[in-house]
Amino acid sequence: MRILITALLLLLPTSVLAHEFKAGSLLIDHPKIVETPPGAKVAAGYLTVVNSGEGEDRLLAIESTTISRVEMHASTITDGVARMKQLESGLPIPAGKSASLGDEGTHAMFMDLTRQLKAGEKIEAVLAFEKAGRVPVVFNVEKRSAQKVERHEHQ
Ligand SMILES: [Cu+2]
Repeated sequence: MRILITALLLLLPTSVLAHEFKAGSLLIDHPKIVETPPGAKVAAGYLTVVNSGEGEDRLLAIESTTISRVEMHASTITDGVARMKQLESGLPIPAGKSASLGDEGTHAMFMDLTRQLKAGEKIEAVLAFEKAGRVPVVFNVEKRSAQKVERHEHQ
């Protein structure tokens, strides 16, 4: 028992810092939401899922108790205009690979915001996977990074 407790104590600081979540052979790395300007109705979120298993899985939906509507979007730029559409069949997580909301214009979209989301906040959510099932995670709200400019046009 003492060995177990020591091991847990050793593990704890690392897992808190790394901000990641495990579900079976899936590892969900650093879910984050970009801080919103005052009055914004939507916020973009990002995460990476690493699949160390031998079967494909799929992120089907994101739910949050504090934000009523969360969608998964892909944005494309056609004739200089950014448009977004829902990822109708979710985000595939190939076996032995990783996939990110953040790759190729994809993102989680937290909609119908009733207040500003500020850096340092933590938003609880549940990721619904086809095989791994429902996985509770926490999205950290972070400042918009200087290098990565997200452009959003919602109609
Ligand atoms: Cu969007």
